[in-house]
Amino acid sequence: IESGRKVEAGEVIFSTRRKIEGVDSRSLEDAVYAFGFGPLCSYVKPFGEGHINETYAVYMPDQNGNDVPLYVLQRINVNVFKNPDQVMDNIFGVTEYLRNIIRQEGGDLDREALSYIKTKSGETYFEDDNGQPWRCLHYVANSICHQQVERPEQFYQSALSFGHFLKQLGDYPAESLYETIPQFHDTVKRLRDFKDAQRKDVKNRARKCKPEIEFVLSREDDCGVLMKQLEEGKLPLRVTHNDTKLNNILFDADTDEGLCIIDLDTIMPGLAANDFGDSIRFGASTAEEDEPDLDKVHFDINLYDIYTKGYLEMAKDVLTPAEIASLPWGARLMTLECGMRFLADYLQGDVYFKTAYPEHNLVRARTQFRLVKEMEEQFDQMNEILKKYI
Ligand code: GN1
Ligand code: MG
Repeated sequence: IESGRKVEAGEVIFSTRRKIEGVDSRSLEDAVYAFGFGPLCSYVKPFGEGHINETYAVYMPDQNGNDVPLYVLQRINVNVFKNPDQVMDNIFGVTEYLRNIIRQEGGDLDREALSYIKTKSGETYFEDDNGQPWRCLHYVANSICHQQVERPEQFYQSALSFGHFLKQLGDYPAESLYETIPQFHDTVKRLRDFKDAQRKDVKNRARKCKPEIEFVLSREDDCGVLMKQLEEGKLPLRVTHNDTKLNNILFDADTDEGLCIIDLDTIMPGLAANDFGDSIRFGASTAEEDEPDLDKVHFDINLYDIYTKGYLEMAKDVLTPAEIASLPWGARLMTLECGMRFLADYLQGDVYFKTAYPEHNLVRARTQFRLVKEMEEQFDQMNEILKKYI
């Protein structure tokens, strides 16, 4: 963790019962105490697959003395989120708002929205001795997370969940939200940042990814398609999630129904097309985001069809005709933008996304560009499919 030996995923790294050799988990232990668990906690394990924050599950004994995960502790990445207090203000505001709706509708408060807890001293997060922020939320019991669509029904469920989320937050006061990452999905700005990274080429890696750089540069005009419509007032800003990957939803472990949207760090005013598009980028692929064998990576138009159906079933009434028409572009642009971000990070020496090996970001960029290319080839069909569900 902070120092000491590298910890394997799933391995216990902090335990109130035994000392773990070679692992310096002091900040984690301090966080466990700051949220009031102290000796109640049996142990803590790394948890989840996020690329940004450090996430741990906190285990405690149940009535039968079996250790079960009850809380999730997360160290917020301050390199990415410069103002953790603003991130947490957004999250507390949105989760309380969602919980009120669920309460009124008689839903399951423990499982349909996240619930964050404050520190013993009433703060929304704990700052450790190194100045790193930690936050804590309840673990959602009997839930699972999918890294890839295993059955099409799961993707349909995720479309319902994200469509529902957009609707639920339809009247949320957008002006009260902080912009936690400025211009997060401003694809034109992302392209500028990309070109900057390419020009500086601080790691001398540009020579290793010439075709990928060319792929981005030849799509300069595409980057502005949605931003232009926003500037011209043709597309409205809504409260959006901005990171709508399949693995940012919890599913019910028994029924596999969409249960709860997670990863709320980037809730900000944004375009509906981007939320729709990011789901397609991640979920309508036949392979994982970092599949090294490109022969396995394809855009699955049937999955696109299924997601479009579910999303519009939920959100059709609240979206304007121009917004609905913009959805296929959202898929293309979120995929291009994400690939651009991976490639820029590769060129900058992997300073943003967590990586497991030196070419990891390049491998990720390649899968995204493969998907973009196939979406471009099938763009007419994507638009035809959309029409079926209007
Ligand atoms: C990051 O944290 P995670 O893994 O849910 C990133 C998204 C990218 C995604 C790519 C704050 O999301 O924007 O689309 O990786 N989040 C941030 O997998 O940059
Ligand atoms: Mg996530």
